[in-house]
Amino acid sequence: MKELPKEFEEFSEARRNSFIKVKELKEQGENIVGIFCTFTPVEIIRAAGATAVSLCGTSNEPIIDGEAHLPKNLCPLIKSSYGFALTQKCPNSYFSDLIIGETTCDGKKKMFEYLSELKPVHVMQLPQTVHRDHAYSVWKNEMIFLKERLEKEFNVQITEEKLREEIKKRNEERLVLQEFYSLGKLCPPPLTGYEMKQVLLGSEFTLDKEDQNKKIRNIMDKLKKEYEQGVRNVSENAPRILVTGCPLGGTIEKTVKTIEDSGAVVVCFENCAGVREKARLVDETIDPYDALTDKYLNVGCSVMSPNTNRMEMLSELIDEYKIDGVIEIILQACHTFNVESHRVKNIVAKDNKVPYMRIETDYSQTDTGQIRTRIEAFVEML
Ligand code: BJ8
Repeated sequence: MKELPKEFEEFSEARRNSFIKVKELKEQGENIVGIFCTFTPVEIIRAAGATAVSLCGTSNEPIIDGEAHLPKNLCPLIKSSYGFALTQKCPNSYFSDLIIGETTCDGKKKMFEYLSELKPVHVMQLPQTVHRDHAYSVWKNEMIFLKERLEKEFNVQITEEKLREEIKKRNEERLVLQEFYSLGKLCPPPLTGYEMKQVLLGSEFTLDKEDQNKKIRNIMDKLKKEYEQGVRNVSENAPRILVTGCPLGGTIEKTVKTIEDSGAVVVCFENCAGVREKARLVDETIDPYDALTDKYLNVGCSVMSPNTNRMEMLSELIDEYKIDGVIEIILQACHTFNVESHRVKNIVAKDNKVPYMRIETDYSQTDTGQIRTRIEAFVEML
């Protein structure tokens, strides 16, 4: 087995490291803004001179605390995020001066009502379709409303020049990550999906983005060089899997790790830390608020109805990454992804003639054995 570039370790530690960094930034008087979702226009937060930190709950531990106020049969991501805020166990949440939420799924938007009793929260009212002109106007107004809230909250002015600068920087970040996850197109890929996911998830918690770009470039250079020298870290015969569905952070061991322990390799992640958000850049040539509106309205999340962007992207990815099988991971009680899975199955299995499997799970360990058995049977069949 190869020796991994040392930067891999830093990415897998990124969440923990971000806690220390956020504390330092706070002590230096920086403004911290907590974010949950891919729909958040991070560029506006950064243009306000604030630091955006990820708050998504990926741990099972605070779920029991979250359940003090939230129903048991709710999505684990929502219970975990809320449990962290309630118990003040997550430094990123604790140090946030303001938290940005969006009206995405029902569970999240109702949770934000309780969260606002604990912390200052600004909820963006997200339209649930891209197919109406007024959805565009509503979302653009929400962009401007967020700008005004940040200006008031932090007593700053967000200039067009600064916003354009942040849009450019974030696009650069996306381009580096695009190049990185595109390594999965190689047959066999130069790294496992588990390793790739550590970097993609870690990048959500990395605060110094220039340093992040540099480290990912180093990883890519090393992997490409070794690959050209004939080093192969993954078997050429490993079936190539695309993983889609809900955010994976809290289930990575029992999903991605198990898929790869069963002899397959995950080469593409069609979800929020993966391709879904990064595939599309923000247009740098038009009005920045129009550009951000267009970009973020088109995120192919299942809260959109209909979610045409995701369906089109799935078919393209199956071709581009030469996919042998698709595994969809649904978090317990995520109704939008769960209902949408029937359409996903049809697109994958009927239109693209690729085997499809759907797994519904939470952050607990109770179904680990059952999931392993199902994944092993699926991979065996490929
Ligand atoms: S853009 S996927 S990050 S909403 S919380 S919808 S899993 S029931 S996280 Fe998400 Fe933004 Fe969409 Fe991405 Fe389901 Fe749970 Fe809701 Fe969830």
